Amino acid sequence: MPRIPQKLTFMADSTRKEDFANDLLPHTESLEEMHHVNNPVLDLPRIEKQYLAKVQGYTQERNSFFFTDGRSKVEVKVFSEEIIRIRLAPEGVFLEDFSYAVSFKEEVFVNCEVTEDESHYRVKTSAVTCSIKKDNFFISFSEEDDTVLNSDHAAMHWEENVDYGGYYVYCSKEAKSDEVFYGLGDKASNLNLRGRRVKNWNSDTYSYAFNQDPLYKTIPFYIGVTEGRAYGIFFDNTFKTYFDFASEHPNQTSFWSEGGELQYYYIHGPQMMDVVKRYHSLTGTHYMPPMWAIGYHQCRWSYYPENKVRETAYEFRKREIPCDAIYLDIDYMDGYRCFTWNKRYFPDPKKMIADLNANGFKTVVMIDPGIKVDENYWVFKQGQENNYFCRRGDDYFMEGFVWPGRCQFPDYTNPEVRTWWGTLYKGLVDDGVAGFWNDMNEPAVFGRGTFPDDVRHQFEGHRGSHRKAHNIYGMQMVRATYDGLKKLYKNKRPFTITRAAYAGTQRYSSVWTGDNIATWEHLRIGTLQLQRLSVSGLSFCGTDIGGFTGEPDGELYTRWMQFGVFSPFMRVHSAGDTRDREPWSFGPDWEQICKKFIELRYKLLPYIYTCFWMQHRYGEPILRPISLLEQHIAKNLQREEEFTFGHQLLVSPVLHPGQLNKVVYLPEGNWYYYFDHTAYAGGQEHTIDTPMDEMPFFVRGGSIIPEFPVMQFTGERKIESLKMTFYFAEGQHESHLYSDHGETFAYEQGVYVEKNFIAESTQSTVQIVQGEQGLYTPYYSDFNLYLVGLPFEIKQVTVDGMKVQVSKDEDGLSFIKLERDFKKVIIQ
Ligand code: MIG
Repeated sequence: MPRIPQKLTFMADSTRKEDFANDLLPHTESLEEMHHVNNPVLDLPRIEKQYLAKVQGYTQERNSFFFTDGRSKVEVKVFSEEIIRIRLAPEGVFLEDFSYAVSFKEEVFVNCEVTEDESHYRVKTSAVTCSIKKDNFFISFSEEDDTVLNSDHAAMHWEENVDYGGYYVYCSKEAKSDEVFYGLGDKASNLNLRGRRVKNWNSDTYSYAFNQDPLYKTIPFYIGVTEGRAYGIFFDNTFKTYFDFASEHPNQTSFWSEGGELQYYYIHGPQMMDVVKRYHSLTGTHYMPPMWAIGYHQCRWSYYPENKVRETAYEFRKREIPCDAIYLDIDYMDGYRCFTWNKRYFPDPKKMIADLNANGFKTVVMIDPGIKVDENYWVFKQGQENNYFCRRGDDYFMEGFVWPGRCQFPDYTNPEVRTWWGTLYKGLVDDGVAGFWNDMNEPAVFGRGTFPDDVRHQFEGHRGSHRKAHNIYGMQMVRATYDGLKKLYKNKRPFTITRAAYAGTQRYSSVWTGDNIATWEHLRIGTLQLQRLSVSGLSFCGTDIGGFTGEPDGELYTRWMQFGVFSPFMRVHSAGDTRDREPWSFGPDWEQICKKFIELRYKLLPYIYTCFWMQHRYGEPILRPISLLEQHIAKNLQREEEFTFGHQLLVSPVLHPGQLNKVVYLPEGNWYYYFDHTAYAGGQEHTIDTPMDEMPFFVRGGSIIPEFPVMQFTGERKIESLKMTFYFAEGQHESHLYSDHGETFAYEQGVYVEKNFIAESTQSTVQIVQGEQGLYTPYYSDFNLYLVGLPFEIKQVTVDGMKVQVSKDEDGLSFIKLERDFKKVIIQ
């Protein structure tokens, strides 16, 4: 008997056939073995990954450099000194340059040059060098001093997609052994993503778990930090995308997509803060929210009928717990038909909203994308007549079940549909509704989860299937909402909130983290998600305080409320089948503490509003993980419990029941415990007591923090004298104070005032110099400047050369009255 190889595996292998003589086959024994082999088709060419080959040369058009290996092309485009985009065209033809995410205004001229030596081409700006290795097309990015921050592990590659056309596209990078990874939006994981593989496919994930993935949002942007230097990668691809952070291979980070172009931006640091700011310069920031939108909001599924809404509002005012907004979830609608009222529950919505308004409550209502299939429903009819609803591959309408029953869904990727959608809000706006909540826009469909892949979308004329449009569907819905409202409200600022999002959604909306659970673990997950969203461009974010599903006890609810004060968006919300969730629902003791903390939010509003400005104008994220503040300290790259709100306030929410104290790291500098002004040295950990009615909350030394008196809603009273507190620190420190009309877009025409205060202090003097820009006349006429932590007895204070009096408040704290426009105070 001839020798038959025992293990015949039919993995495609081009050398295999020559290894064995065909006439030796088949053999019964080995045939049996072959039954386990999955239909090897030996004569079809195998579909395999293709890699870029040797670079053969390049051409230049303005700031774009096109490199080729003879067949494929790679574009290296210099957007700014610090942002370089890479695109791959496997067959040498690029797709049309289009992005829903990027709002970057191209600079007219960026200084850059190409050099060439034996082994490399180098595209250089003053900050970054992008090197392309000639023999293998590996791309890397380095700083002026030649430190490589990011480099290819393999040449960019692709694989033909036989089912849909186009390519699966792949990019693999080196992961350095010390490298850590942040970003990617709402992932419910530890901040450092190293060791994880994640997927982006917007999903309705009711009661999600720690590490569950994907969730509601797609933000294909990450930040890598190695040897104390940071860079960012933004993979602008709307298809299902994946990121592997040294999970499959400990020394590789890769990202890939099921379609579209391999197109990514390298964003230079080396400070993480600069990476985030530059990411904002590409994808935009949130506009200034109306002041009321950053107050406390009360929501549940659902407040109805009208009397329940009135009662709830009344309780807030009776108990003197501040509140700015009440939400109406789906039950306000007539049979869940969007843009209608259930007249049985809400017989006179206009009157109800007017009465709420008169008492300082704004009304926010829910709008879903699913439009009920109903010939007698005007929205459905208009959508049908104009062909605005999504269709399947074979031209059937995309129909699916959601709250209203059988629904069709607008194609928000069609600009005409968006314009129409925007006009639909007119009735509700006329009724007095102040804000809109877009839910279920992943999109969510009962049973099947979301649309099938074959649904077609107009995609701004770039046509595509749902594979391409899925991840931007929710973003385009809330964009339509925002743009429509902007017209309807004239010059007033809309308030919008969305569950699904893609990179850049911050230009149109705030976000929340969806259907979390009333557990301590979820409180912790929420602190991670909000820090992560904030460095991913979505600063205006919040969780359902108290947890959406399940029942919190008073302690969990209260601790969550404390975290809520430091969530850029502060709203209590809960599912339909849960018990009451108002701040008083857990008895008077918890109510007292919740009230104290909601009041704290209202005191901090001028500071919070200023943080929103710094976000809007300068692209500074609102919540800042310790890693972002102090990336030069390796240990800090793993910290995730404490974070700052803006530059000057630091908190570390209490995340465990019965916790009596907590170890808190304070960044370098000096800090003051907010509640009693105890001083702490920074750059180290401290054990902080955590009585139920306090939380670890610190102010950075050197700061000047503005505070409002407690009001029951924003704008309840005019403020004459604005309280400012200076917390002593040696050296020079800058603080800001932003104010404007609070309601309109006049700030875009320069009608705002941004003040800056530079404090310079020694052991015996404090000098504060004020500067300002903008055209707005502030609402306050003077400041009461309180002084905390001065290491000397005050002997004399001069303001613009004039001696002034120092007063003491009831706690013995010194304060000085200052004209709004003082130039310089010297305290000695
Ligand atoms: O299928 O509108 O995340 O906040 O209360 C559930 C009802 C639909 C999901 C949202 C939640 C909202 C709920 N919605």
